Amino acid sequence: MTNNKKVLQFVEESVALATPANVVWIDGSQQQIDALRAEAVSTGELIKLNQELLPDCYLHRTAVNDVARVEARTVICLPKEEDAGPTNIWKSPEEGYKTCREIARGKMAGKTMYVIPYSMGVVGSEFSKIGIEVTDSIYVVLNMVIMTRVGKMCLDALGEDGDFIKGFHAKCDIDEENRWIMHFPQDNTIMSVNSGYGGNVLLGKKCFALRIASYLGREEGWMAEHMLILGVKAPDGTKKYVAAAFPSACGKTNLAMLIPPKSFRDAGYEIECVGDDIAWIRVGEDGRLWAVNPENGFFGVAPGTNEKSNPNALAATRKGTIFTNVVQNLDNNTVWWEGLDKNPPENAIDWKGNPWNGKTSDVKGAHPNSRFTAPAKNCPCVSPEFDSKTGVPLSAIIFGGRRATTTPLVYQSRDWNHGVFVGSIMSSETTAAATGAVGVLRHDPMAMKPFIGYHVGDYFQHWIDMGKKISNPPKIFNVNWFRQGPNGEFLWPGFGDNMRVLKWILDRCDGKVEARETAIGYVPYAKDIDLTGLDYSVDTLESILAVDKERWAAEAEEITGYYTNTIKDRIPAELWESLETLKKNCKA
Ligand code: GTP
Ligand code: SPV
Ligand code: MN
Repeated sequence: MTNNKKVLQFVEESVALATPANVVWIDGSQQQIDALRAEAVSTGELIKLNQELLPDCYLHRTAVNDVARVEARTVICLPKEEDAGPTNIWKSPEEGYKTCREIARGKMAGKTMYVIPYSMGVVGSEFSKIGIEVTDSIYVVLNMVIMTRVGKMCLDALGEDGDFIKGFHAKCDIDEENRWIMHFPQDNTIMSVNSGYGGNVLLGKKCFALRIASYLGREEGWMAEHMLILGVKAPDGTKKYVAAAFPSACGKTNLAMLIPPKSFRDAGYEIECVGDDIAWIRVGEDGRLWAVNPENGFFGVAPGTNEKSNPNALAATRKGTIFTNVVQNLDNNTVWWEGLDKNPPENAIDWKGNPWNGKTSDVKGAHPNSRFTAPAKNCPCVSPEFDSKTGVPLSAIIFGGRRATTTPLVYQSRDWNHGVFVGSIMSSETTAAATGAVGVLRHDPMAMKPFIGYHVGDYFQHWIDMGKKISNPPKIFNVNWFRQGPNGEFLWPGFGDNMRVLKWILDRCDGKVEARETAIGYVPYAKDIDLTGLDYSVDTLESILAVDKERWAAEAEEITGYYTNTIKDRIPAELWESLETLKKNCKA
């Protein structure tokens, strides 16, 4: 399929290492996809769902020990440990290669190795980059076909000499103790062994489009971020775009596809989804930031997705979708998950493959990190700019986390550098998207803690440096949909009603609305959050817009500890200045 010597060499080396019985090149044709689906169904790797209700949809169950990203086994391999920084696990490239190769050696014996040529971004766009993933998993192939642009055109784009990101994946024994997701940023190489799940194995996603790409972006002067991208169409037909970084399972997919409340729809507001997880961002000739979504599908959290919370995501999953670790309803061979509706199936199989009765069982039927892999084109509100080669210009960047207390519903930074500070101090409660305890507050700067391919301090510096190159920077905000009351209830309705906050953000960008200057930045006056049609108390709104100086003084101390003891060095002076200002403001 190609004359590219580097591609051929990479495939040869992978064959020599894993010794598969045969090699299949993925050309992206429907015929080949259909054959692979049929083969996966015949071996039980995929379950074919009800083709009348869910055409071209399949279910996959992973091993029970393999249900999420494994941050403790995700490694940045650079020559010097200090260059990986305090947020990453480090190994030297020599040790990283040695470890992965020893584990993978001979592990495809008797199996087929698939070679997936794929593009992150539209083929032919200056933003785009090509990857080659070799894998022994049909599930990975079929997911990559949805999540990226796969096929011969990617090899054609490489030509005889083009460079690409190398991804080697082998399921091996799905052994947790020998599971490794290793990155070699200097070699544009990723090696993943002993997993068959999501972000560990769909190497175009977090491994390439964030960890490797963030490293490349720093060298080349652009940014790879864990951000959704959405367009807001205003009643007068004008469109503005925003990108938002929230940690895993903190609401990116939901915000990216939101349906505005009725009063906003009636007025003519619409949301258009450009991306739900990753943004590649460059400075345009006009001095603005321009963003593309390098992916081609959504790998979305299933639980909580329903007709009310996110009808667009649900609609996107009604055809051509692979479901992972959800409930199989045996009565009609469809799928179910917690929070889909109030009618769990009685005759069902849970995510572990055991019989399950949703009416009587006291265990969850779907894994909390169960997912759907759906083509972006299925989404009813997909943006007409989805395939744009230049991307969309950003009016605002929004950071946000899951914080029961302290952080208000929304605030605006004073300027770019202060906005970088706001991103750098993000903390969020952990979720089921990664293995480990859920609900533990941790620092997650720019929602990138698990995804920065180098030293976090250098990453902050890169943000500061980018600011110097943007004559017309987006305004930077922070949101928190997750404030809780005394009984653990969410104090803000969230989901579609987040449009009310987006509207304030865009009005701020347009200079249309005043704001209250506080210790942390600009906060809305409650009267300026449009509550039309919502039965919601202004007192509650006031309470989640309040900035409690005592709490923020304590937060500032905690951040000082994080900067001083965790990150330790390489923190830009601009961020220390913002921290000092915060402390001073809290005392004033
Ligand atoms: P990743 O795909 O892991 O990066 O996650 P994500 O950031 O796209 O999160 P997603 O939109 O899938 O939401 C994760 C969980 O948060 C789901 O259970 C949602 O129901 C819930 N959620 C999303 N938005 C809101 C909101 O505005 N309020 C509340 N209370 N929950 C929300
Ligand atoms: C995340 O964890 O942020 C995800 C899912 O988007 S995964 O692809 O597994 O990383
Ligand atoms: Mn994500």
